[in-house]
Amino acid sequence: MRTKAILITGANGEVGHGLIRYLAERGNMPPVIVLDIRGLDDAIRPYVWETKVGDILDTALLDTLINEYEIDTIYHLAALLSTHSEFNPEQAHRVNVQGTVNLLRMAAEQSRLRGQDVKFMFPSSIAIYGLPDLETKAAAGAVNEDLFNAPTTMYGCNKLYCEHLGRYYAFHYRQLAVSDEPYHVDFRAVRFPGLISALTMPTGGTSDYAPEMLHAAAAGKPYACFVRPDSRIPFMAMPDAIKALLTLAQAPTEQLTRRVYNVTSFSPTAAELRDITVSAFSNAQIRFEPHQKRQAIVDSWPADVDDSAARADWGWNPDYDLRAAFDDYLIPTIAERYQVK
Ligand code: AKB
Repeated sequence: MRTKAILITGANGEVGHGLIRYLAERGNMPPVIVLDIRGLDDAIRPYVWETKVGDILDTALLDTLINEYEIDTIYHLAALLSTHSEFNPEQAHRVNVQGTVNLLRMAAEQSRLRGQDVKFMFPSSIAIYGLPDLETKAAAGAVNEDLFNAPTTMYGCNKLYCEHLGRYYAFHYRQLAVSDEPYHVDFRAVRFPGLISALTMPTGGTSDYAPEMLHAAAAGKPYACFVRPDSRIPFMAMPDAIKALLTLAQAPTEQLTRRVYNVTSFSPTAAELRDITVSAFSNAQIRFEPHQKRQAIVDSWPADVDDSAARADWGWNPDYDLRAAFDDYLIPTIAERYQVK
């Protein structure tokens, strides 16, 4: 008998840390196995059943996983983020797209073997949007899922294509195969805004200026923000990102009118993030030194997204608005982490 398990890829990333902690605290869950290109961080290792150190491009490794475990849910979090991907776009394509294809194929094979659905949870991103200029961005306001799907980064292209791949594997996979093999990939995706965690620092994202600013202030270090003060994109506190993933994962299929959903919480300008950070850490040293090319990426992302479909279909509702995110989650947790009095 194979052990029933949940598989998390990219477990060492920010969302992985938050998800593993939450699943452990909630308890009564199938064992969690993780697959990451490097060993699991000490902080979360106690919470997982087994750590597989390996590459999502290693299909032989993925095949051993479904021989060893009966995987019923996959949280595919492994990815190279937007800034990192611009320095090696072809490597980003391999990891972000071929890696996702490998996991989707594995999910399809697992679903055939077990004769039941395999849930495939996929973190997409506001990076799939591409607003052509600031005037259009200002006029567009909160953008719904079907508008401005014209990404300007390799990461955004990867995420948009993987949304389509997820639907293909869920509804059309091997549709012309002679044998009528039953595949049951239950693909579901949320388009995350910028995420802000109190416990971890992001690596290689273009929305990273928000967490970087906050963590630098708490650590008493100066910070040069790489976007203009007026730059506005949607953000979310990490606990709400975990809540969105898990709520969508548990939503009855018949409630879903789509498989890719916007979710968001608040859309501050960089200046508003500076102000709320300085109000919490009075010795914060934050200046603005816009990086023209990273600024152009942020300017192409929407100022806000319309998450009414998620609210209507599966009851999405964030716990933290901007004030609560800072007062109830970020400041107390970060102050403790950096021993700020
Ligand atoms: C990034 O900045 O690349 C990510 C994202 C917005 O998906 N944080």
